[in-house]
Amino acid sequence: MNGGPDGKVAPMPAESPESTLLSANHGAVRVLTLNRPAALNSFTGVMHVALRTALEEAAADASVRALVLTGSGRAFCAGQDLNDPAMAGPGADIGDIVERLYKPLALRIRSMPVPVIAAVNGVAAGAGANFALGCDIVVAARSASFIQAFSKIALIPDCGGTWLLPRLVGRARAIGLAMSGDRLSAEEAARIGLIWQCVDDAALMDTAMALATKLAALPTKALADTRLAIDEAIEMDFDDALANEARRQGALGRAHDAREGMEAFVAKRAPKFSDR
Ligand code: T3D
Repeated sequence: MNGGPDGKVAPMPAESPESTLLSANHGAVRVLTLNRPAALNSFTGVMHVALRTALEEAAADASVRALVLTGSGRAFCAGQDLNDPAMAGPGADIGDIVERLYKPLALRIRSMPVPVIAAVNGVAAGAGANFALGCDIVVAARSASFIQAFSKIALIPDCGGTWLLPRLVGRARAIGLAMSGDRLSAEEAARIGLIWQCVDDAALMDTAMALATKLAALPTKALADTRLAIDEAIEMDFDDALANEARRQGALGRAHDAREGMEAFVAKRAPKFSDR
C-alpha cells in the first residue's frame, strides 16, 4: 500500500489508457505493450480498460491478422497492482474485481479471431503469468520467469490459471507451481511444456515478430478454429472430438480460404487468405 506518514492512502498518480498500453502495427501484426515499467507493468483499473479496448479494436480490425503481447522494461507483467487502493486495498471486493475485470480479459485473449503470441520479456507473475499462458503461443526471453504469486498473498490462481496449468503441465506440476509460488525460469518452463519456446533475450522480439508475421499470412479463421477445436476436444471423448472436427471442417471447407488454399496449391501460386 502507498500509505503516507499520516497513515492515509495516497491516490494513485494520474495515468491515461494511452500511457499504460502502447500499440503499434507492423504490417498485419499488431503489437500491444503493457507500459507501467516502474511497477513491473502491474494492472491498474486504467490499464485494464486500455488492454480490453485495444483487444476489442484489434478483433474488429480486419487488417490485423496476428497479435503480439509484451511488456516494457524488465518485466512482462506482475499481475494486480498491489498499490492500487481501489483494486487491492482493504475494502476491495477481489471476487468482484476478478469477475468484472480479469475474467473478461482472459476470455477476450482466448477468443481473439487472430493468433495471439505472448513475447514474455521478463518476470510474469500472478495474473501476468496467466494472461501470458492463455495466449496461443508463448515465447520467453531466457532471463524471463513465471511465478504463480497468488499463494503468497493468500489467493488462488486466477485469470484461468486453475484451468490452464493442469492442461499445460499436468496436475502434479500445476499444484506444485500454484502452492509453492516458486519462480520458474523460462528455460524450465519450455522444458516442461508450459510455454512454446525460450530464446536469448536479444532474439525475443525478432523471434516473436517472425512467428507472428508467418501466422498473419496463414488462414486466420482456420487458425482461430484450430485453437477452439483443441480447447473443445480437451473436454471430449475421442468420438465426440472426431465429430466436432468433421463439423468444423465442413464449415471451413465451404468458406473462401479453403477453396483459395486448394486452388493456389494446384496452380502452384501463393494463396491469398482473407477469411476472419
Ligand atoms: O484485485 C485483486 O487483487 C485481484 C487480482 C488478482 C490477480 C493477481 O495478479 S494477484 C498477484 C499480484 N501480484 C503479485 O503478488 C506479485 C508481486 N510482485 C512480486 O512478487 C515481485 O515484484 C516480483 C517477483 C514480480 C519481481 O520481484 P523483483 O525483486 O524483481 O522486483 P521488486 O523489487 O519486487 O519490484 C520492483 C518494483 O515494482 C517495486 O517498486 P519500487 O520499490 O521500485 O518502487 C515493486 O513494489 C513494484 N511492483 C512489483 N510488483 C508489483 C509492484 N507494484 C505494485 N503491484 C505489483 N504487483
